[in-house]
Amino acid sequence: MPRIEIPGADAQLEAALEDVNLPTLLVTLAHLTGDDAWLAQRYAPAPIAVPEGGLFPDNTGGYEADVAAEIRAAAYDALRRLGRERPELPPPPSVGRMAQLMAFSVAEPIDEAYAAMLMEETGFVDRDDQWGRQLAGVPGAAADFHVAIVGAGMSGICMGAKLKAAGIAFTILEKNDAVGGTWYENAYPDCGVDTPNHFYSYSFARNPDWSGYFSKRDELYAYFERCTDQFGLREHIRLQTEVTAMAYDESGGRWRIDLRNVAGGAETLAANAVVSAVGQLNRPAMPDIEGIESFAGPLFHSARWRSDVDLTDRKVAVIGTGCSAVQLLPKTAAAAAKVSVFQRTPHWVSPNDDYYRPVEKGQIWALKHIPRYAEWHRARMVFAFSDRNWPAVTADPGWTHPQRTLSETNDALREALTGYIVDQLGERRDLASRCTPDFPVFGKRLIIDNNWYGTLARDNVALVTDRIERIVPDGLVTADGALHQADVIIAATGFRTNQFLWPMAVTGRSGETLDRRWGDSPRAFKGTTVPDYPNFFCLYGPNTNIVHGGSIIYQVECQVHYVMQCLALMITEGVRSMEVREAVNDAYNDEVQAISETLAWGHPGVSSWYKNSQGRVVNNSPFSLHEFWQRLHDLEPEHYALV
Ligand code: N01
Repeated sequence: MPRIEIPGADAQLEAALEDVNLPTLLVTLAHLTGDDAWLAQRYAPAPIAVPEGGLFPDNTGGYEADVAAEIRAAAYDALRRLGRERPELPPPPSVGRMAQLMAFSVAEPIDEAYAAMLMEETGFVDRDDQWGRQLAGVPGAAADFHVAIVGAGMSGICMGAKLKAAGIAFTILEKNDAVGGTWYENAYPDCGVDTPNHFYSYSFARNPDWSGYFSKRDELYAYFERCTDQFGLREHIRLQTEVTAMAYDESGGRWRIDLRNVAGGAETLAANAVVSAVGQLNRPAMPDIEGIESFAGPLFHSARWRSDVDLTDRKVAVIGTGCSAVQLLPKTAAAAAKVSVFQRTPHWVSPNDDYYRPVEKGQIWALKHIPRYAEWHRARMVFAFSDRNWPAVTADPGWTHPQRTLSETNDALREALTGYIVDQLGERRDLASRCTPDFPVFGKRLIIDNNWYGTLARDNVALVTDRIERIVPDGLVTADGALHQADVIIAATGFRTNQFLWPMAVTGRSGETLDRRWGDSPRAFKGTTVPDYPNFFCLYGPNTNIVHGGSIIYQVECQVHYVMQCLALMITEGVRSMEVREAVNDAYNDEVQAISETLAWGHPGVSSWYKNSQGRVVNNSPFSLHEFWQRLHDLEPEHYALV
């Protein structure tokens, strides 16, 4: 084990201790010193509390000033002593110790099954060891194996990083001229993340330098660019290379991949396995409104932002009130002469005091220089922002108001958020009822408030709730016959989310294409594998999206871990074709649907991109994050036909 080093001047450490998260500091010190005096009752933090009206927890520990000062002074002495004496860095905690220290840090019981997940999320346990050892046991077995990854966004980079570490050959095919996927394509004003970055980042590539707790697009995009270099992926990526079709060749046990290359020419590749990393929010959905092509001014989708279109003093129409619209509206309204916001359905919007909070200098210093602090910090973030909302999304079968909410907890949230709308809109009582959703909270992704209501109440903003009937050269005409004049139209209308992999033609073993097999009702085993499509893996596939909290990177890391086990099995056992059994897939999806119907997003009053035309939930995971991790943790080869 290396020795503990605490760099920096005394004043630097002293200043950093003013900014750190104290419960995290205490468990870090207990870990470093092995001394449970750091866990004294006097230092026990307050539980992570959710403030009234919001869902984003207060994460500070809630200490009285004298206790906080005492902790800082004792921590200063202990860290300086450790820095002088330079003992060996203690090994990672046991799972029991992890559970004990986390329970102290968050002031809630933590069982060992949950702690086991946190061990991997912090890197205390190397989750790659599971398949790494298997591959190492058969040296050279991967020599002739090649994987094609479609997409160089967050999922493709994750998959590439693991294949590189495993020494398995791969090529990443990316239609854009840069990596980053959604964080490259979405560049509208104020585009950013709604999960704290210390969780919304790879578990194996923590970044101590996030400038904000919820960073904006440019910083996220730069992070994925950096990861691409850090993991040595550039040489494997072919940019401006779009996959048009793929077909499985049973005789050779390989996929044939047709693509349009950077020169615009047609080309074919072969691969033993294909990993689709195209995401769920990749292909913009333009609204199907009569006369849309007749509009005289610029009309563009939020994910195809036109930075060349100056909105200053223009009349702007924004269609949609989802996450993208909410984020882009305040800056748009500040520039434009007038904005008309076309709302089909109001969404729930939650306050979050930390949304624009910069990460304190001392916090960044501690993440970089206090050994093990970054691991314990991530564990706390994962705990605070993942499954804490799960009880609020599950239906209570005995609940007496099932039309509007799911349970007493869900109802209390509705009350709180409804009160928030009224508070925010103040004198604009006319807007409050039009902004209040009639579906349960968490029926759709809860949107973080960035002054949405304050912006709707501006003099130059009009909320339009009449249906858009048609678009004409100078604006939009609503069902009441009114013409809403516009120089520019922004369609913040979401993505083609039920058509996974569209427009690629993916042909399986029996000659059927995936879009034909699925229609708008995709089903995959664990969101990852599909009968009749051997050696084919979807990341962020059907029923893997999360609504109640957490980070989609977490979900994808669970899937990549599962796919790596499949590939390790194929390579080390000489498996040519690995195909999930139809009955296994059916049973899994029956369970997924049965659970989905009891969750907020399966509520009959919710109409959203999560459901298909028959109301079946096709995008969201029916599991808590912890359960998803458990279900994908260990490959059971008997689920597959192996040839
Ligand atoms: O898209 P959406 P989004 N006429 O589909 C409306 C993630 N994300 O880009 O609600 C009129 O949610 C539609 O109306 P309705 C996040 O997972 C995250 O905003 O269907 N209106 C809706 O209001 C999110 O869920 C972040 O009735 C039409 C809006 O357009 C997902 O991406 C930021 C219409 C579309 O909302 C998608 O979000 C951005 C029509 N013809 C995105 N068609 C953060 O992390 C659609 N609408 C913060």
